[in-house]
Amino acid sequence: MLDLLAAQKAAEKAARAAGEEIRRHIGNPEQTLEKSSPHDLVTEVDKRCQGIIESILLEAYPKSQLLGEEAVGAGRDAAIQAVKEADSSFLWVVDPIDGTLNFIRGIPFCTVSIGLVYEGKAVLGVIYDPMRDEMFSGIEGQSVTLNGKPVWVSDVDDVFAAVLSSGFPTGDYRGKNAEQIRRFGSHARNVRAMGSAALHLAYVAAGRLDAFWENDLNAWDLLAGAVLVQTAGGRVSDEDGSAYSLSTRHVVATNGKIHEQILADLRID
Ligand code: 2AM
Ligand code: CA
Repeated sequence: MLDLLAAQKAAEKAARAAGEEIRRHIGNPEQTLEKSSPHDLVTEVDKRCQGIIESILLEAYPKSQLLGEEAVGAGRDAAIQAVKEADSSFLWVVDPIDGTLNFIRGIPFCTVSIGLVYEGKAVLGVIYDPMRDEMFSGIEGQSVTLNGKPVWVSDVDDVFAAVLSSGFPTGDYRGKNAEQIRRFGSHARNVRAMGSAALHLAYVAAGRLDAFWENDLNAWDLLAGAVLVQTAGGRVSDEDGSAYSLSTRHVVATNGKIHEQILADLRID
């Protein structure tokens, strides 16, 4: 039986260590490369942060494995294949910098996202915002804390009063996303897009946002945040309403109360 509290401590330690590197280099990232498209970037710091996280977690848990963005080839197909091939018996799912474009441009919305799948189940999520020193952390079935204090999803029960959030990952889905935002324009309180899926998910878990959706995300953008939202009392699903899994890409995460309304409004046939 895995000691989840100890695993959570190790994940938080790894997230803080990578966060230190992010704080040191934000806005000044050394070399920047394009990955799958001009919208998809990586820096030396992303790779270094993944190395830092990997060495802490694999040293503490030699039998675990790590699925990290920077060890997977560029593009959607490689990401889907990596999830298919991953051994989910004891798997860390890691995005060393979520919000790389923000990191490059010095916009202070980037996070470290570390989730854990144990015996096939998503059990632990840690999302660290190094710029505000905010640690969102949760164990499935227990609680979510923000810097040690318990947090919950909001109780907003109508889209009219809701603050929604979304993101624009790559060229392929921008038209669809624009149409979805247009639909909410007339009735949601407002929409935010901060450029880090993990940050949005952490904010849904903490009740700062009421919902988040995005098209075509990868497993490492979502896993830790999905654990946090579900544990804080919210709901995470695919856009078709099916339950969240490691292979979910079109994600909808809400406080639960407005989930069906959001699913209906997002539907584009
Ligand atoms: P990243 O910064 O780790 O790349 C922004 O809308 C969100 O989309 C971020 O979480 C960002 O993660 C993610 N993202 C950026 N490029 C992507 C891509 N090619 N495929 C999937 N997600 C991507
Ligand atoms: Ca990343």
